[in-house]
Amino acid sequence: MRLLGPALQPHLPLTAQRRPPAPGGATPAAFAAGRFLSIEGISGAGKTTLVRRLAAALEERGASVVRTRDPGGTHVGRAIRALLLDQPRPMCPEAEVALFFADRAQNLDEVIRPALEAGRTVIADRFTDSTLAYQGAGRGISRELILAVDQAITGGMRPDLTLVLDVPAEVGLARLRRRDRIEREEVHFHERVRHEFLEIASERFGRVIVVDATGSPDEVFESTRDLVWGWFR
Ligand code: Z5A
Repeated sequence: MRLLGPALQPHLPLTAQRRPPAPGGATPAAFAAGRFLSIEGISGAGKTTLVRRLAAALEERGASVVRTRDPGGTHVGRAIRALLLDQPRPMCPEAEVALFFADRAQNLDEVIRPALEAGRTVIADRFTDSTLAYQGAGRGISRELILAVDQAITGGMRPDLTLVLDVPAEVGLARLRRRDRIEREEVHFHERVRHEFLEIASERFGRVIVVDATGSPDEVFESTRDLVWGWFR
């Protein structure tokens, strides 16, 4: 497994203190409270699979974990998700930006902020980096516009740590059993998205770490576990 990250980070994290990863294999006795982790990548990269496994592993070690996803982490969010992904009509890119941030606002208000304030660990299946990658690089919306909306809605909030699961677009798409409205875009769209995630990681040195996700689910989990232990300790 290849880890292509880390380095320095740009945005203010929600939580103030961060520590470097512990040496491999460490099993922390206690976890720092109120940490926010997101898992990113193109469709079929294995995000949901990894979120499930990391959450279970952290819970086994005593962390109180809240899993969420973007879009669709709340009741309102599930309605927004259906509008975004399950209806066949074209949608203009600006409407996509507005709806993804509407979903995120609700998720922050209802799930993420309360959990972090209660000292719990939040693991999110996607967050704002997805909007930069999909609506930015994918749809051609300017980064300035996305960041302006982001500032207004989230205050520029970012996770403490983001893992980008990296696979070629063909590999990710081949793993899907069915495709939603955005997944039905051509392979070049998904390659642009993939490259934007890699670009974000190179800019957001330290917060965003790229993980080779072409291996088996076990290999991907094992290559991220120690990193996450160290981070959340
Ligand atoms: N979107 C957007 O445009 N803008 C935004 O701001 C946000 C999202 C937040 C829904 O996202 C769509 O919304 C998505 C991006 C867009 N559309 N596209 N394209 P989502 O997160 O709900 O869904 P997704 O990421 O597109 O798809 P997914 O199927 O949930 O992918 P995944 O979570 O990365 O993979 P998975 O569910 O863990 O696994 C998929 C299959 O692969 C499954 O059968 C697994 O058993 C298998 N799998 C998983 N890992 C492996 C490995 N390592 N090897 C082999 N097979 C594996």
